[in-house]
Amino acid sequence: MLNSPTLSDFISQKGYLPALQSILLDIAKVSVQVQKTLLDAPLGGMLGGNAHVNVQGEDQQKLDAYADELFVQGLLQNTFLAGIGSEERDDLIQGSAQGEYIAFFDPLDGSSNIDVNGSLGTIFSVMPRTQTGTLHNEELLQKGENQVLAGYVLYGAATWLVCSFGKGVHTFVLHTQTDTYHLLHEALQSPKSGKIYSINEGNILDCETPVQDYVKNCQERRYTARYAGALVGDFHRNLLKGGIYLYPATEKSPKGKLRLLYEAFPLAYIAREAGATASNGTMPILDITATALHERTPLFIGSVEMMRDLGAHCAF
Ligand code: AFP
Repeated sequence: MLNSPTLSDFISQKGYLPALQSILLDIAKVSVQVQKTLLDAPLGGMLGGNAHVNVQGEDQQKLDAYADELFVQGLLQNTFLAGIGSEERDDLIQGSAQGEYIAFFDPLDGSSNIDVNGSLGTIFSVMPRTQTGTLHNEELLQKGENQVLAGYVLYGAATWLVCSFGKGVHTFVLHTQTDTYHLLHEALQSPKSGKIYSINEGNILDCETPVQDYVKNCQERRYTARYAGALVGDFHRNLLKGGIYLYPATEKSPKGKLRLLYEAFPLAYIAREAGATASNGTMPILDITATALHERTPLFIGSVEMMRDLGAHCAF
């Protein structure tokens, strides 16, 4: 497998835009630092909270803040980036005024898994700028389909980087002795259907009736329920095996819980490029125009036939 191309060689051979190659390589580099930090975190006193509540109103974990710092510092050096938006920061961070792109991050997805050694992830999205000079907030108010690069890193038993430049989805696995990612799948296609559904069923009584009906239907069909409590892990499994992930609006989170710009958009982009699909229940995720950095959305994402079935139950 080590004979397969490195991330760097592969994207260079593909001829993607040099600026985007550079941004992805910087993301990959930081993800290796994050992976090492995660490995040593339990013995390094890095578990638990840091007594800070982030802009989302969530208790920030030490590793949330640390991963955020690594990505922000690592990416701010990239002069192709005019700015960075992160789940852990209130506002956009200014980068190079000459930069032509904006990057959005969930630096460490699945925070509740940190202290129990569950799977974690990083999600990223890159959008082109709409103006020049100093980055303006209104530049983030773009449609998901404007993304030019998106993906995620899954820190599981092995570390995978999954990405798309808008021409198929490629997966890479980290070789820990050399700290290099190597190609595993080129132009990955997700199964058209599957038998896995992923939803926090503890919320089911607070979901709208059509969502309850769909989940009941999954149970009647004897589908398999799988929910890791970390979006990256759940999405990745379903992408590879065929399945559907649902995080609808609930009474507690009437606008949904997941974030549009740095969770739903990038995963919807990966889904589309792998032959799967994503909706907020009313419209395709990639057709939505963002209205704020930390905007939330309901998210339904997965295999096309399961999404079609969900549509039949939910009338969307
Ligand atoms: P963060 O760790 O980045 O805040 O994200 C956690 C998350 O938004 C997503 O990864 C999970 O799918 C979801 O929360 C799990 O939420 P519930 O605990 O409400 O099911």
